[in-house]
Amino acid sequence: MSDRIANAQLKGKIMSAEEAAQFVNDGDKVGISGFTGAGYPKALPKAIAERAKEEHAKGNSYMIDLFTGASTADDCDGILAEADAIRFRTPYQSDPTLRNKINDGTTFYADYHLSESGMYVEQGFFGQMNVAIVEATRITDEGHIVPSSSVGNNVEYLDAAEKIIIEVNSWQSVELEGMADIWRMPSLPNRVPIPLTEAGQRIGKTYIDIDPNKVVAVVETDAPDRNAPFKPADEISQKIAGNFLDFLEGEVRAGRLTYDGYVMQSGVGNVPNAVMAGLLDSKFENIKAYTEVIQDGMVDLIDAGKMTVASATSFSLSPEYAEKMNEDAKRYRNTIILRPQSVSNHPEVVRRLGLICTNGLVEADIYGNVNSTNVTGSRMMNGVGGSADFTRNGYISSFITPSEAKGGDISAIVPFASHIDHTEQDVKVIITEYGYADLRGLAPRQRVDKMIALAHPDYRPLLQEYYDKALHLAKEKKMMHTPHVLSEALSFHQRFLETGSMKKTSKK
Ligand code: 0RQ
Repeated sequence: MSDRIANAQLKGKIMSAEEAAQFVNDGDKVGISGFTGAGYPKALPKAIAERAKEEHAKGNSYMIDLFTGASTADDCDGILAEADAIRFRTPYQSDPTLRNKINDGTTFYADYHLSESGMYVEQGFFGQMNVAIVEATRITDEGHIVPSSSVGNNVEYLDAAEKIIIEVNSWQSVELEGMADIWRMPSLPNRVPIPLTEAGQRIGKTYIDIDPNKVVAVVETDAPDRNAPFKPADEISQKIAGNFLDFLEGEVRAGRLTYDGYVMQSGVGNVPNAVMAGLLDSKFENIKAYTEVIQDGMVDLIDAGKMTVASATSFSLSPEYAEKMNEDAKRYRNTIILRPQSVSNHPEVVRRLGLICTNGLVEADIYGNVNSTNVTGSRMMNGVGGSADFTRNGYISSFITPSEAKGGDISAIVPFASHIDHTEQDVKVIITEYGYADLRGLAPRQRVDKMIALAHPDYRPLLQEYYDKALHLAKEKKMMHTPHVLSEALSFHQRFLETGSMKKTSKK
């Protein structure tokens, strides 16, 4: 292990996680590495959680404000939330325990675009950052950090924090060195264009240069990233994948896409993973990804020779695929590039590269507005993540979703979205197991039939009934642009809260 810490000064800072946790104080703003369960610190979260429990038992306050790249895992977000150690959290999460603490009011959560979250820190929007805790696969002679399986907001946190704690994780392959491409964006007002005109270009360094004098502790770990396995593609996700491919084929027929010209962004989740599986058997070749996470399906595409470039900021792999990546990192680093999330998700590059973007949703309304985050307008699911970075700036932005959730009690297509993350201007195509609605070039009322056709047959008459009533009312009042019955716009959600189902026949 000690050969992973080449710098003598930092070797002298090796200590236990419990000792290092003493540098993290009540009220501190702590920026950590980690993105979709990859590259997060493995030892300090547990030690901080223990400290919180001890302080709480003594009647003392002990809570931190926690900043990450994106989601982490149960042995990071989960245990800290369980210990009531998180006062404020940003910019993205998906841990069930933390989600409960956000929704029961224990933890404040600020749901921000991932591309911007680093800039917020750099510009001091959150105040002074106190501690950065970053996982490395190696520390160089000069004392610089070679990131592990994610890059995220590491650069911004390491630059902004007063103190740095490095976790050197021997589970992470040393062959990951060379995968990261750290391009430092000059701070405002000295920004310059990001010199990327293709997804596969390397423009930076393989390590993050830091001020070694800020390092207060180095902790050695050997625990694996904790990514959850993907659910095997079921019949519905296979149908959605098929409809997504039909949409891509339509673009080829229209002359807007070639079989070797697909540059993708893909969200995380079971359905996006099923879409990747669908692409394996498609006519598309030389697929390039300019996205934020690399999931199992992309690794399969790389192995099959179908994907030639994958640019992201992190992995989001099942345990089996994470082991595979570790064993074969030297080969994969020819194809995979991990960038800071301020670059992987940057609107400037996304717009330039002409991405076809595909993300999941919670619900969409009959006019094409999309809610990705707040169930029934209030209960946080995960967060907007990078979905809006890509959706607003992509060339064609699509959303894929099953038509129903929770055994049919929730319709993904509703009269009015109870929260809107992606507006009608940004949403181009929506896909369910019933087909795809191409909303491009259509005025709001022209979209409604297509959106209702995407809904589950059980919900189509209810949506039609709502729209007919809205049309009737709107004609009278001259409100025909986006007709609504305001008193009933959230009736599906109200019914769900009252009866447990959006359907009219209640279960209770
Ligand atoms: O929960 O498994 O407990 O039943 O949401 O839903 O259908 O498996 O779909 O995995 O693609 O996730 C929007 C959450 C979809 C995700 C969301 C419940 C559903 C299930 C998962 P159960 P599915 P997916 C890049 C881009 C925002 C961030 C983003 C997301 C669970 O895509 O978080 O796009 N997106 N980032 O039952 C109540 C509804 C629901 C619902 C689904 N209307 N009401 N529950 N669910 N719709 C990644 C990053 O930025 C890091």
